[in-house]
Amino acid sequence: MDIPIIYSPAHLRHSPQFEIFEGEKIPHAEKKERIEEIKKTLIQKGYKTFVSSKSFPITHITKIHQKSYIEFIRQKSNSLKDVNFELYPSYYSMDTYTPILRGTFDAAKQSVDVALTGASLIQKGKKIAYGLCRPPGHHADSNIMGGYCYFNNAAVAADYLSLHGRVAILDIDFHHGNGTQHIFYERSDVFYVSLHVDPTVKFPYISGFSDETGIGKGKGFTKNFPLPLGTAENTYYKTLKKAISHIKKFNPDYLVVSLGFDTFENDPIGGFKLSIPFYRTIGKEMSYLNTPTLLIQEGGYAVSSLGEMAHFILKGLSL
Ligand code: OKP
Ligand code: ZN
Repeated sequence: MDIPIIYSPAHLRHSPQFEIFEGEKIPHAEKKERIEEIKKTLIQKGYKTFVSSKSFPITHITKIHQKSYIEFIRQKSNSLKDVNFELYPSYYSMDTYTPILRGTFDAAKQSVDVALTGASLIQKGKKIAYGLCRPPGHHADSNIMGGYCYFNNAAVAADYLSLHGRVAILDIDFHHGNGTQHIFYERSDVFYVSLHVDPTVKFPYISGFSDETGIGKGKGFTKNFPLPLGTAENTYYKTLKKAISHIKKFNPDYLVVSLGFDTFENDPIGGFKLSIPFYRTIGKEMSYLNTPTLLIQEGGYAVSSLGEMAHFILKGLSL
């Protein structure tokens, strides 16, 4: 119950109403209520240690993202007068799901601050910290936004921790973290391991296949476990155990978890069949690594169930 849960209210000002899917405007899945729901439920469950994010220098972000890309998001965001206007950028973008609004830069910057605040707590000796990051980050590459992501929160936090030890990133969002994978693809000090849906059938389509294992010095330090649409708990469990055994062999000093709840059976955009209590099992498997663990919120769109899943993950992890 004394697990620090890091939060910033800045995310509320990034609230896209629509995404463009095959030319049609549809309601945006990445709603601000997601994080508010998690926070509310964890308070109800008795968690007490809520921490406001601290502001970190932008230099932490420039180590991961191109300066011109960061400036592009800042200038586009700040140039918008109407808070409801949604700009679909034609540069630095991979899709039509990731608009820039007036509040986007501040929200995305503070989402990284949430992650870094968690990273600094872990680095100072906390065993577990949970960053309620929003917008999410794992699709964001050095100079590309997409999949509702602008800055790669997990990547910036992992890079920060890598100055103090070996870092493993376990990405259990339903979607492949193409941005995180690419950012660390040639590095051997940060091991990226991901379980996700087969990219031939779901976003981001371009990466997440099992033959992607890193290049150069990074060869062998990326590992992908694509799973078929409809994957249920037994298969997921076996695959998770395999993924975690690879992390154990890597022997990290820090574990960063890209935590998506879109693997839930009732997620509106997912397609796996995990029940709410199964998240306790996931948390427990992660706890066997016995490594300081930073949870970074990624996706998960079944808004009213997100708090329960968060609670079960924390329960499993701290048992
Ligand atoms: C972000 B994260 C459905 C098509 C849009 C984009 C998925 C982005 C997921 N309307 N798909 O990894 O949860
Ligand atoms: Zn996802």
